[in-house]
Amino acid sequence: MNRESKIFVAGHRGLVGSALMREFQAEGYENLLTRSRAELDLTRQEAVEQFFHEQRPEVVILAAARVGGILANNTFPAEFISENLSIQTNVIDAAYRAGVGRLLFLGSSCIYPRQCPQPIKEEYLLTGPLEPTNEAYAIAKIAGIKMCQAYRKQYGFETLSVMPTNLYGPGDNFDLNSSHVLPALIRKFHEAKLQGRIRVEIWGTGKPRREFMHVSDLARACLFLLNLPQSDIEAVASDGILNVGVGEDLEIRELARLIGEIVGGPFELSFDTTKPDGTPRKLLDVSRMRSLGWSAQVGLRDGLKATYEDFSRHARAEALA
Ligand code: GFB
Repeated sequence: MNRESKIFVAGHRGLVGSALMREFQAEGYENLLTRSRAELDLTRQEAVEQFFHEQRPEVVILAAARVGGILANNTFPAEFISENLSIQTNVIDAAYRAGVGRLLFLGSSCIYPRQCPQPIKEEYLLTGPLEPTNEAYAIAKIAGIKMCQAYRKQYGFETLSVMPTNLYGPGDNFDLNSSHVLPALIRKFHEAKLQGRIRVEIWGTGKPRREFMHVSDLARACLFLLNLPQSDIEAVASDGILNVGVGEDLEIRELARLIGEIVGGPFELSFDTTKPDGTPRKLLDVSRMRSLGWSAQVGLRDGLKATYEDFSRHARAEALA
């Protein structure tokens, strides 16, 4: 890949896609190809085939997906499995047929078995049952990884599958019903402060552990990988799977306290145990990425502060509109 390469960022408006766009632009990549959902519906096979046939990108990053937090995953498993299977099947196959040089597929740490040894190594994939709250999404993502492996094995199509840990950052989804925990808690603490409330409700027991990575670190990791020869990557990842994380996790209640400190309390946590906890722990083993020479840079406190500033700017702008 070089700065003139024609790069299709599928899903460029999402949390990951927009971070990729910022990173590529900052690094001087000028030939970025994007399509909004209105312009190209990636669940439509014919439209996707025609797009690839006409545009012939050299590199594809597949960051388009139906995503959401624990409640959305648990409530809408049909959409999570069907939309993700359609999007990735259409894009991977059309990219191969149009002669794309390289494709990077984005998965998620929830593809690994619920009761995995920790930290989770890439080779634990398909060694045990999945977490029920996000099984539909995980099965779709596992199918995407397997499709990338199959196209690499049978056709020699250069594919990579990147498994990020739980991500956060600017432009995240802050809707309380569909978001992940980190943006949800930013919003809950912010609103409690504005309304002069002390109590903030946390779903579940607060005891599950999660690893959080700023999305700009993921974007840098993707760029880093796309600039390495496939043979260097395969030397450490013969299955083409690379975990990307920070190597540390914390309990949800610790995360809540940290967000409370940043928003500025006093606050008191209450726990709604009618809501699911999900996986008890999912800390990624990031040795493969480290051995290639990459590690995350943004610390959680700094990343949270920046995300909270971004959220409050938008909240203020919306209030004025
Ligand atoms: O981030 P989250 O929705 O998803 O929830 P997962 C993480 C933990 O935070 C769970 C708790 O134990 C939640 O019960 N939690 C506490 C909350 N308060 C809240 C809240 O207000 N909102 C939310 N959303 N959670 C998702 C998967 O799992 O992770 C996806 O469903 C994907 O498939 C994503 O893999 C990265 O980490 O449990």
